[in-house]
Amino acid sequence: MTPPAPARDRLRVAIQKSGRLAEPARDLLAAAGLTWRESRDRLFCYGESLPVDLLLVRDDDIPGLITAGVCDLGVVGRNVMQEYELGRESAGHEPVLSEWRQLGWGRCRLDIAIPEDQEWTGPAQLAGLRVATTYPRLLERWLRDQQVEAQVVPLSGSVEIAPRLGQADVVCDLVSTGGTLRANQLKPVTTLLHSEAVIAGPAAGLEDSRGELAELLLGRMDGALRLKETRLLMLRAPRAGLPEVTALLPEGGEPTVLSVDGTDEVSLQVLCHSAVSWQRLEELKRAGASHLMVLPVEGMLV
Ligand code: PRT
Ligand code: ZN
Repeated sequence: MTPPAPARDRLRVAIQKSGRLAEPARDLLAAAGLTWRESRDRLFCYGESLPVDLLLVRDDDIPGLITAGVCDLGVVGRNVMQEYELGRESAGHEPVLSEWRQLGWGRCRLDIAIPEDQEWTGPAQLAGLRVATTYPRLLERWLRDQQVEAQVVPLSGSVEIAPRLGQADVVCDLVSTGGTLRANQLKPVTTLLHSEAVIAGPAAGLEDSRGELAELLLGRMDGALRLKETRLLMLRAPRAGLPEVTALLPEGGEPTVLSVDGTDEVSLQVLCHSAVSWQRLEELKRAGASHLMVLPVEGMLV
């Protein structure tokens, strides 16, 4: 049993100290209006604008820190969180963490990859082979689900060179562009997990004022994430062609339509909830629109 965490009136959020998720996590917290002062050892940041402090750690430590109550929330890859939870499960413990938010970045896949010159016929082909991975529990679960008996070779890093070093026959590793696998004459053949950065927190929620602080922070983060994807589309169109142009507008808010003095044209503004493709702009142009412009939105209060 984990001892109950002592009451705290400041929220503590763990983020990666350095690595792929470090900068986007800081950017997200900054976009939520958090400012902080770093300690000399750069491991602790004191929140100035809100009673929210940051702990800068290795990503692998984040789930354990939340479980122990040292931190309340953490920004971590789903892969790391699930590997941790499977470890607890195999030790007979109940799950403690849940994904409070999916952040949509830090995306990658946990894939099985085999030598490029081999053919893939399906998971059964792995029977009796050695599979190198830094995610032994996720791999073991998948092998169990596939009813395949293979030997899991846990490694702490550089998984992709294991076949060349004779440590394993195939690998199970994170892939984003696939460049690392190609450089090692390996090819991805099947996916065990689709991962992205998530806000991990206690499945049971947070008590005392930290619960309210977390709600405030996550509400602001939601706003910041939405804003990041929001664009303002501006264009002109002949008044007569308005229905045709309006029908082609990307999903978003209600357009604002203004008359352009001295012409039979209107100027149209609309908020879009995702990027506006070139193809869409070309379709709008063909429908009679002109002066098309797509602008990022810095802030919004409606
Ligand atoms: O020091 P610390 O332990 O905190 O950092 P770390 O080295 O363990 O983690 P880091 O910074 O490499 O990754 C943090 C998280 O980013 C991971 O847990 C994933 O959730 C996510 N992520 C997204 C990735 C990748 N993409 C990724 N491509 N993590 C690792 N990789 C590695 C992969 O292991 C392989 O070596 O990148 C290589 C493959 O990349 P491609 O683009 O060549 O396919
Ligand atoms: Zn790590």
